[in-house]
Amino acid sequence: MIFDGFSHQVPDIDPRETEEWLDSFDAVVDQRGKSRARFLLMKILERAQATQVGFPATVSTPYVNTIPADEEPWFPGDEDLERRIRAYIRWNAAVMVTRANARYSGIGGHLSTYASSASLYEVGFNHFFHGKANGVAGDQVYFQGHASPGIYARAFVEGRLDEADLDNFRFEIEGGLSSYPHPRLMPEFWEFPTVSMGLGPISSVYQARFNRYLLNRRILDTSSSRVWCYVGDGEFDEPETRAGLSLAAREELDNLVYVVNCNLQRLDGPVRGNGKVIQELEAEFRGNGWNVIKVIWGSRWDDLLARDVDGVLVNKMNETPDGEFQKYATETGAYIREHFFGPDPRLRAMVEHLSDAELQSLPRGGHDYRKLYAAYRAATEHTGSPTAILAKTVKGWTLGPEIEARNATHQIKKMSHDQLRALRDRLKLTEEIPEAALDAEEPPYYRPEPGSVAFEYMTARKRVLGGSLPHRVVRGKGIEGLPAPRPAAFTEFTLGSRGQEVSTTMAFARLLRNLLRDPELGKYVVPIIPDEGRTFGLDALFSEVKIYASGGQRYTSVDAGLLLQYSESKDGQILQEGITEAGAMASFTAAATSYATLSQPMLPFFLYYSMFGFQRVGDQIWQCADARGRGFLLGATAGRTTMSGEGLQHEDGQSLLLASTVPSIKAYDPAFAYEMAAIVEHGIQEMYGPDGEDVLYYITLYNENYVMPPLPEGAAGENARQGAIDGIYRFAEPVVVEPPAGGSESDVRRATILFSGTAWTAAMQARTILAEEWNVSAEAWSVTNYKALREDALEIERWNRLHPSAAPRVPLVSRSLASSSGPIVAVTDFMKSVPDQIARFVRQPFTPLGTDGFGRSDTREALRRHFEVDAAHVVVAVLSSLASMGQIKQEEVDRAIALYGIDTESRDPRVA
Ligand SMILES: Cc1ncc(C[n+]2csc(CCOP(=O)(O)OP(=O)(O)O)c2C)c(N)n1
Ligand SMILES: [Mg+2]
Repeated sequence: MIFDGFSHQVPDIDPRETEEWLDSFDAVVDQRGKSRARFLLMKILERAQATQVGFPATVSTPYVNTIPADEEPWFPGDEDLERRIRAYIRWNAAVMVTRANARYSGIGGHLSTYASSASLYEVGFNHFFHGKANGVAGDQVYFQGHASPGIYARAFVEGRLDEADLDNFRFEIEGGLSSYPHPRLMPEFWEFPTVSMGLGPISSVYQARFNRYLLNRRILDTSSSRVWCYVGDGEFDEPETRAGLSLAAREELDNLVYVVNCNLQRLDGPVRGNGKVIQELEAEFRGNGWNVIKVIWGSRWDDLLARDVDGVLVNKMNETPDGEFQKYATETGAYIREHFFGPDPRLRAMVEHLSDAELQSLPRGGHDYRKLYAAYRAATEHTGSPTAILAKTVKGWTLGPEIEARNATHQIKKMSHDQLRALRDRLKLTEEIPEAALDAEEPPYYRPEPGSVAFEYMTARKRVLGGSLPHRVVRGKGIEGLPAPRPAAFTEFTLGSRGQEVSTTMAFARLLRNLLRDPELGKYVVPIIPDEGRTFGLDALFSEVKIYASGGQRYTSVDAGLLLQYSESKDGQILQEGITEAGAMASFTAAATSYATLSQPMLPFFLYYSMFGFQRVGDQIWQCADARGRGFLLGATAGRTTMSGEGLQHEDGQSLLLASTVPSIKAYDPAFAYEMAAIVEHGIQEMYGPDGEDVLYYITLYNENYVMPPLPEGAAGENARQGAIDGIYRFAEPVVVEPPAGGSESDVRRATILFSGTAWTAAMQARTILAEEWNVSAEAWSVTNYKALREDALEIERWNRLHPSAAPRVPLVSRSLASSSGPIVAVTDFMKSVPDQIARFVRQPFTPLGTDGFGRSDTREALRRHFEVDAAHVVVAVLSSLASMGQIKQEEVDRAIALYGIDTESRDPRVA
């Protein structure tokens, strides 16, 4: 039942009237047929909508254009000139990919995607995309990544790129045009990395939402910026593509337009050969509350639809699966007449007046410029919800019968001379590209000269729209526009926790609160949390700076009146994203790139369950790094043994390792509040200070409470602060141990223990035990950043290799540990590979103790014993190392193992 029995559950106040309506309906079905009945129902529903009779929206409409021909607006441009400009761009895009692949076969590039979407982009470029002239933010356009040849070709035709640029497409080592949109590689051109399918769409939703956030918080007037997201129909199978749709509608993001290039194909073949992707997407969008505009048929179908008195044409359109439509795109007019129109005599009669050639060239809506203009116009005029334009196209359109709509079309990277000649003819470029030029070994590019009608037209359009896109600008370096934090926000952490037991997570929550209260910087801080604010002690902020809710709080909160009430507000500052790390990460990216994309620096802190960060949204973090994001990722409840309950899917021992794979991330694992504070203070300066580095900070935060030590006074304190930032410093001197009877100072056995994060307790206990029970003098170092130490060492190693006759340089980690004595044992709540990053760069024997293996739920004590990272294991590791160096007897290690009750036959936790 369509209405799930709803009509049976409400009383029928006038059964006779009901019966009359139903009887008339039956009569229509009997006498006029189902098509007519359907038509009348639709008319009634339309009328219900127009008269605001509340009724649930249907999720599908017939397989025809949403905007009827007679409602298309007047087209304000010069259609012929725009067609010519489009032809130039199409031509150059094809030539560029072909030339690159002639130069180096296999360099890649795509012809067919842009060929299918040229009109989708051009209508935007000529009439809708707003640039960044006069200091405004303009529109944010997410281009389909593998449509980039067309975007470069337009920049070339506009005169922003030259032939040499196009010839270096994909030769990035020489600084050539990047394969796809990569701000890392082309920081003055691309803004949004999109080519990992799905990430562009989700980013675009949260970008549109972030624009509203800035507007509602009165930080930046983004009211004239629109977000355009171009997305492939195949790309819709990525969960991220769909992930933001409901939020977009809930937030009423009418500043967001999706343009879905429905060429019915993906890489291997049809997207929905047996189904209809446009209908499926329509239902998805409408079900989510979007405004949907289908652009399925080109203008030459209008006349046929007008003749469709029996509804047979619409029926046929509704019934034909996409696989068939793809086939028709490759077939002759005769075939189409036979198979599409042929089976029904009424349909066959409808096209009798058309020749085979005319039948074959009945275009799809996505190649019909006026239809697209109408859709874009309607999308920009629509209010109250986001719009999806579903445009039906042919993959490889205009590239000729060997390429168009073929299953292999996506992968074709070259065109032969003959194919190029056919393309030229099809694009009507015979004048611009003479026969002789075609015969040359390399096909020529073409662009209109400045002063020519086409060039001047484009220039005029750009002037009206405020400049060219894509265009990335960083206005003013670094911190301009973002006030420096007051030092007072950080100072309390240098005092330690004064006897109170606290965690680094609690310390961070306090620091975040201090930053939010900073009279100048405060409002630019963007706290982002998925549904874990309480876990991390951030609930106090709910009432203080409030949760952003575009419509305000329209209910009385259950905890209203309490100090820590759940408060939502239109100008709330916290982005509480709910249970979506992907959504939260997309928000983070919008905030972290706002200094460039909106010329409004913001300072985002995204706090999440560390296990659900790199592991879950790692590709988005990579994307954010590509986009030159600047901000702080905070992996709370870090450590495989520190969060004692929860178990295998929660306990994180790898995020630091995963973080080490991202070049622009600084990955920190602080043990103490003062370390954490120093790192954050430094990070803000690094990102938004005069140098404006495009870096992200990842900081682990733990939930184990202990008394936070104060930063030492004087030089030692400065050393510790700087060491925390650089990655390593000596936290505790060697314990004074009496030499053995009759021996001298040099007979004292020594060792060095490195710790990070909560492993500091095991390290410090071991240091004491080693002195008291084993006569070993151990010193302890805090290593806050193995990644940084490794990168510094690798850089110096490289420098030394390339400068053989210069005096060799020494890496920081080698220098730091040069004077420490005895073997090194490094203990961490993360995998052993984390400390192993420096093993090669220290001269002492090196043993990492870490938490390799699946996590599990138990007490901290049991877990640390299981993973062999407790004090006893540190002691045994030190003794064992000393034994292999010949400094103690093997029996002493045996004795220690027995004394601490270590089960030597237990299974390695890595495989247990
Ligand atoms: C996450 C991810 N998986 C796979 C790919 C490889 N890939 C690039 S384009 C493409 C097909 C895209 O099809 P569609 O979205 O329909 O775009 P079209 O080219 O048809 O417009 C695939 C599979 C990718 N870029 N990202
Ligand atoms: Mg496709």
